[in-house]
Amino acid sequence: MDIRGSVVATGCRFAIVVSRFNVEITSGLLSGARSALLEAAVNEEDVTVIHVPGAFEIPVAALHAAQAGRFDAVICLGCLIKGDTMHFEYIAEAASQGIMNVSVSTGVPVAFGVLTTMTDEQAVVRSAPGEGNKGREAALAAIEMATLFKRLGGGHAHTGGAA
Ligand code: INI
Repeated sequence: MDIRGSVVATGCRFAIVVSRFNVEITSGLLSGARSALLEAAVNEEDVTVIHVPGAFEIPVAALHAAQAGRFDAVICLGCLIKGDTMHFEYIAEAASQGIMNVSVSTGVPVAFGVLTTMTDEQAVVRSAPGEGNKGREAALAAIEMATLFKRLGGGHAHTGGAA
């Protein structure tokens, strides 16, 4: 038996955690994610957007959302652009590991839509409207995983852990 997710996610609830740092980029990621959710027939009232200062703050906000038991998936959006110091490396590592830890420790799908680019131009391309938008890509992964886990059963979302 094969079990797959769906491209239609009506009834699923999503949290989007988005950081303000490089907001001209993260707002493009947020638009891409929102559009993908609406295209998947997700109800607007089932999308909660949580704003945080920077990528470093994303994991703890994602943990709150995942532990709330109200969401079928969490979508994390942020933008790190490499500078002249080690700052980028530390925050990128913390954000990516932190986000993965939230997903594995809570069992809630958490999609990684945090850009880690070498240049401003790379970030602009990846946050522009269209297929290459990484917020959209993260939302599509969240839709697939949320609907997959609904089909698998034994859910956690909405119920705080009860099957
Ligand atoms: N946060 C980002 O999201 N992107 C960056 O490129 C960035 N840089 O370059 O510093 C950044 N820093 C802020 C960081 O995420 C925290 O908000 C801050 O350290 C406070 O905890």
